[in-house]
Amino acid sequence: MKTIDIASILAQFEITGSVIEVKPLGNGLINDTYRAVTAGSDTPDYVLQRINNAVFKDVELLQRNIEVVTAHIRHKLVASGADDIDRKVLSFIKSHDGKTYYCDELGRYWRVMVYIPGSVTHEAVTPESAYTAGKAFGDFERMLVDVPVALGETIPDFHNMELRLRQLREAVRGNAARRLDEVRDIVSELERDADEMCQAERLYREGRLPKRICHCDTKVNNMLFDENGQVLCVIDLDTVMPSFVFSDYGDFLRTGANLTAEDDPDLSRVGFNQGIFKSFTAGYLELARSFLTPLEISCLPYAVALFPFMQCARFLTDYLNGDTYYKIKYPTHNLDRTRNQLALYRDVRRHDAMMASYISALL
Ligand code: GN1
Ligand code: MG
Repeated sequence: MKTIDIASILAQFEITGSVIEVKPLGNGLINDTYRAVTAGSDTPDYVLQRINNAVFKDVELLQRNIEVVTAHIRHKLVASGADDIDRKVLSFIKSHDGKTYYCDELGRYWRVMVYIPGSVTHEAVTPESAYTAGKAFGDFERMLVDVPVALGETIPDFHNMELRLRQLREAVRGNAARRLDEVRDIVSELERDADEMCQAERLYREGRLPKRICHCDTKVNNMLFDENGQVLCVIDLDTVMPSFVFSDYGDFLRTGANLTAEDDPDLSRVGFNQGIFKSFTAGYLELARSFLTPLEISCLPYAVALFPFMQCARFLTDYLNGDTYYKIKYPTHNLDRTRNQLALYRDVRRHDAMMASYISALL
């Protein structure tokens, strides 16, 4: 994207200051993100994002969710007397038509946020930062238990394992990229545990499991930390929607407790980091035990396994379909991601008993 285009997009928003530099920001696999640096220190920098509307088909609903959630969190922070609130919740800049997004003449959707000064993202956590992250996500869900309006699903059935398996089976049948032969063993391994991994949907149908407002993309790099390693806030709010709490708890550990990156092709480096599991779980339950049901708590070890399993199925589906969903850097990128997540899933399953006993000891 040329700087000149970016400047004309930014001009559609009520920003102050003059932009002197635009640079790519972050490692998201879905949206495109830029940081717009402004001259001088009395105007903020901005984050400009192109919302991927092939993935998020209803941008208006998505932005309405985000507006409701950020206003609710801001309100709670004010009520609790928190300091430094502008660094603890995202602020969106309105377009000249008073909306929090802008659709350009090519049909591309954009939004602008204030860049939070002094914030950094990390691709990995330490036991200390995992504990803080656990508290941050527990707090995020806790603050949202009483959101006064119903939020929509920005991607319908986003973390529905039954749907993800149907999509995988369709991709297997279609074999669009002619890659099925090299992944048959992975498909069978996923099929072997498929029923067990769909227990959340069954419990929901039986009326035993609630949906709550969750973040649904709690990757480590979707939170901002300050200079001292404390969590400032949770970002990437496109997927905030009703889901099982397993989404936030399990998806964080999928990246946070993997001993390596989710796309590391060297499987000898993949593994489940028990120390991170323990500190994240301790932080999360400290805040979330006030609202979680006993069934939700007893399913937490299942959640830890579910997310590498689901992500493995999603990466594999995309590989079979010919890489139409996730950004890739080389042709077998989705295959490397698939194998990595499968290796993590296997290692998590070796820790089922440890996880259950650690959680009961905490309570
Ligand atoms: C995507 O946008 P990003 O990179 O934070 C994806 C997540 C996956 C993740 C895998 C909307 O997240 O669900 O877990 O990649 N987001 C969407 O790294 O599909
Ligand atoms: Mg992200």
